[in-house]
Amino acid sequence: MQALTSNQNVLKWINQIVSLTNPSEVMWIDGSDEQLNKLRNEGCSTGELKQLNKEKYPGCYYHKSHSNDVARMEDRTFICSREKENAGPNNNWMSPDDAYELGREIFKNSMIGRTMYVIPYSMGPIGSPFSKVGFEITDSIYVVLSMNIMTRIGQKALDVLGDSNDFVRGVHSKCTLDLNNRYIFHFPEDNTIWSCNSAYGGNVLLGKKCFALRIASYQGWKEGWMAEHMLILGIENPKKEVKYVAAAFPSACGKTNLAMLIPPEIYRKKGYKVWTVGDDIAWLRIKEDGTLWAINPEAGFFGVAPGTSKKSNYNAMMSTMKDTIFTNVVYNLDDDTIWWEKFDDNPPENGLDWKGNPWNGKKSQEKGAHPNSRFTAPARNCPSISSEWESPNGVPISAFIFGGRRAKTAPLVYQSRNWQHGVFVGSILASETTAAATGKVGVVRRDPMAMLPFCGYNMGDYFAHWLNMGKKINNAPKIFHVNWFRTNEDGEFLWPGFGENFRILEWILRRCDKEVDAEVSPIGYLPKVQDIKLEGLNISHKQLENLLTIDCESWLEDVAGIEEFYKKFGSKIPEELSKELNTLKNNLNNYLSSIVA
Ligand code: GTP
Ligand code: SPV
Ligand code: MN
Repeated sequence: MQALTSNQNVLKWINQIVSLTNPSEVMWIDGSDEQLNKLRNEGCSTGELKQLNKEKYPGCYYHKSHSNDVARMEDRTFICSREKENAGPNNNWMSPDDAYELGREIFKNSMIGRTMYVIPYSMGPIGSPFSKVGFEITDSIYVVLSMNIMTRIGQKALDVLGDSNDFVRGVHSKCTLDLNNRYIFHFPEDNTIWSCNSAYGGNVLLGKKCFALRIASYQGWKEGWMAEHMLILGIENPKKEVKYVAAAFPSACGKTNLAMLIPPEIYRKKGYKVWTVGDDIAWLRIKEDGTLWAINPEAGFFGVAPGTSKKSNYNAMMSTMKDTIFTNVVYNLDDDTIWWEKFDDNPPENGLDWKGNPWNGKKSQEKGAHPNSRFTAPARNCPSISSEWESPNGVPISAFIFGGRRAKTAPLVYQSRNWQHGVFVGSILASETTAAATGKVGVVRRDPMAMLPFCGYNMGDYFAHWLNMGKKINNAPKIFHVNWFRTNEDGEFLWPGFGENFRILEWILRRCDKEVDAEVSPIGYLPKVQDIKLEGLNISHKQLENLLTIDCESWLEDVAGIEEFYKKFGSKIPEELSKELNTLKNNLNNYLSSIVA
């Protein structure tokens, strides 16, 4: 097939990969409906895809990945910088020479008898000064169709690239799905990603975590901008003014839900609205006037399915009603639809579970959908999508929010004292692990800025970059921390979460506008109990007080954990953050002795 570009940098690189992988055919993805429809049909004919009920789910497909290939594999993910120190203790490292050599061995002839698809794509709206072009070479139709939803693919990306050499070179092959030879290699200094022996999610949709976070965070460090694991949302007040906030929570900790939330009735009646700009990744730049603006580099949502329902996230459910791919959910054989845990109260009796085995949801004790099963849905489907979501200029950011899953320790919300302290608060983010990555679930780990698995360079340098950016931003966003996941002795959530989180967003905006005072505490500013509106909620002031308490003993345990974490980075930890850690420790000790006295 004829190449779609005459860019010699691109053609030379593609020829190299063709010689290495030896496909039977090369197909350039132009992004046309005609071509994509052909691929959908081919995917259905091989069983890779199943078309869902055309009346209930027009344009939607079901896909199942291999049962050992259902989540990101962090232990198989490498940053291959020339110097080991530049990957940092936050990453697995392999030398570029070793990684390229191993990669070449695995990719050698891996596409024999297969078609190689060449996908040109743009992260960010076409032509926006924020945007960047990448290519993904892949032997998976599922990847092509998913990239079509998640990014802007085809000729338009080639047009903006022109003859430039500034593009990310992504190579993916399913190979044999051999777990022992599964690798996701990143070469930040070469703008290159190599992924082999996986066919699911963040391991293979190379525009997402691999490019838009690991490679882009490195680029941002070098070029003076930021790539963050953040949702972006707009809050419209009754005066129709919209303020934007960006929030970083670790994987499967509530970004998609917060990005699409529907405010409680008392707020809706007054005219408050929430607009979705992005649900997972933000690219942020400082404009000439010094203010900070953000775009969502993606074009779709790769969202966690279980737990998503019309009740918990109506906008996400509506986003999946057409042109969506569902992976590793329950397949309902009776009407060719899908289901997952908490979808509704009516699980199929005649279904297939995520492993493809017969499954009766009315009888089975086992879960039908994999906990990391997902929907891949176009952002344009979302009823709450912001009118600004494709604005080439992005949206101005008023506040940053960090958050994690903490059964104890972290209060419902608190505010940092200033930018430096806010960076510290982000750096000490900790959260219980989830099914989004393989490994144990529910273990507390330190996950600074929710970027531990996604920072493409030494996290000590990343912290310094945050501090430097703060010095350059005029009117820097205020920085907050939230925790929707505090539990009682029985392990039940103390806070209703989801739409009710709007009450906390409102307090955050009022703090940004200096409309409300706060309590000084050892960890930062806490809301005064009367300033969080509880109207229409079945929660007493006493319960809210509980959600806002600071248990100094458990905080001091955290301090010990932070000290240990910081130690791994040695002299790379900026002095400002070590100072903040000392201040936190002193504050907690002083507070403890004042209570005792
Ligand atoms: P990634 O796509 O992996 O980055 O995840 P995410 O951060 O977008 O998380 P998502 O919004 O998909 O939520 C993950 C899980 O947390 C789902 O099962 C949600 O139902 C649940 N969840 C989200 N928000 C809340 C909340 O406010 N309270 C409680 N209790 N659960 C929540
Ligand atoms: C995450 O794990 O944070 C995700 C899903 O958003 S994946 O694309 O697999 O990384
Ligand atoms: Mn994510």
